Amino acid sequence: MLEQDLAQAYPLHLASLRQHCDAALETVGRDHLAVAAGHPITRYRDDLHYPFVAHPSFRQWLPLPDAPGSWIVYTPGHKPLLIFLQPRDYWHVVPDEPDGYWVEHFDIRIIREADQARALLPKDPSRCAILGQARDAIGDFIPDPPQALIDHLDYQRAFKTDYERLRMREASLLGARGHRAAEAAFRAGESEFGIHMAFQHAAGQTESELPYGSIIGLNEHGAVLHYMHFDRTPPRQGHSLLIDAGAQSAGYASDITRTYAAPDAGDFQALIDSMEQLQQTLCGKVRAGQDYRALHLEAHRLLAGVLHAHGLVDMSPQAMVDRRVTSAFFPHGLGHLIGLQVHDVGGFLRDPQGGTQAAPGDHPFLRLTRTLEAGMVVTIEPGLYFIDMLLDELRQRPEARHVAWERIEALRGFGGIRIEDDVACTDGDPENMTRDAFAALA
Ligand SMILES: [Mn+2]
Repeated sequence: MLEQDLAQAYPLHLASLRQHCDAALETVGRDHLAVAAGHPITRYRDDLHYPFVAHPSFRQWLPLPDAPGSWIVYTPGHKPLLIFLQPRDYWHVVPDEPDGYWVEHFDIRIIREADQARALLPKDPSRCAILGQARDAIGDFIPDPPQALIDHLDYQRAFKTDYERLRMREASLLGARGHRAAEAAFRAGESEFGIHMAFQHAAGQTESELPYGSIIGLNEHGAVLHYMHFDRTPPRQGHSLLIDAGAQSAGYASDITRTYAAPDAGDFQALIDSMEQLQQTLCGKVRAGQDYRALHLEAHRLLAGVLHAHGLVDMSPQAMVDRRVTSAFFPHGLGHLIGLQVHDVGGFLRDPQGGTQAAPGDHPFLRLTRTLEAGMVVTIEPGLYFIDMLLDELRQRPEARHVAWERIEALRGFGGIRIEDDVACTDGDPENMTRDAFAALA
């Protein structure tokens, strides 16, 4: 079923990608685009490699995330060439013969050694733009690709084709499966490590296949934004779980965060419920014409309302935002573009020519400043955390007298809350890929 849909959507995806590459090459006056999949990187003084992931620009052409040493060569007006490295090797599993709905769209040449690619690449490097880490394979043949070409392609990458949205729905489905299992493991009293294993098992992906390292924090660990440690033993009591974990489909990512509380976590559960409502309000605003910077600021205003309603800060919501009180509880951006990379490229680009727009001055961590348009997929991930360092700073400020410190003290052990969905902007209502995926499992 999915395979059939992919086969149907792929030709248009390829046509759209070719169009963008035609325009980008014309901008910089080059005749060919060569995209390296890349090579496994060796550990220092070791014969072991770090996990290999093909360069995102390569994965955009083909559903081959595991094809080290391979290349795409594209010349406008011609069928793209796939230089496919299939070594003779009895140590490793070598890549299969190319197979599937995409094969007919490529002129495929198989090579047995990585450096054989050089003979098949365009003869005159000065007429060629090359993407990807290629020096390892073909030496100093390679000039750096012009920035104008990168900007053009990065800008366009924000707009997903139907094929890409199918991939991302699949990634969301796998991620949602993992999350269901993770929640069950939390309820059963598992350790962070146990929850991690439950997620991976249900998502069906190895750790190096995941689009990013999972964040799985029990209790106060939920307050560490990039908590990547996995306690092997469960805490005496699991009060809360913050899990930020996604899956991938042929290199397209999902990025999903959920926060759960134990049944006796009354006040904290009420906060989760309010954040859930706030997050859904923001997801509903993923519409064409919406300035994402304004949406980030709207998240702060809504969060101020939550802090006020729950008796945590006694200030007017607007004053709370203006005096940067909300930033002490929500110190990261509302979200980012997502696709071939979890934090996808081009978040600051105003136009395909490389013009940028910065994040608002008080909000330097916001990674997306574009105005939303149909075709973009973004995350919406507001948070509310009890982070010692930021609370200590707030305690030193005049606004501290409006903060209910004893209430905060009682909540500190729960860590924090983040709820994150991947939402596609359309011509009409937003498509919440994450909610749809969870609903499909029900
Ligand atoms: Mn995210």
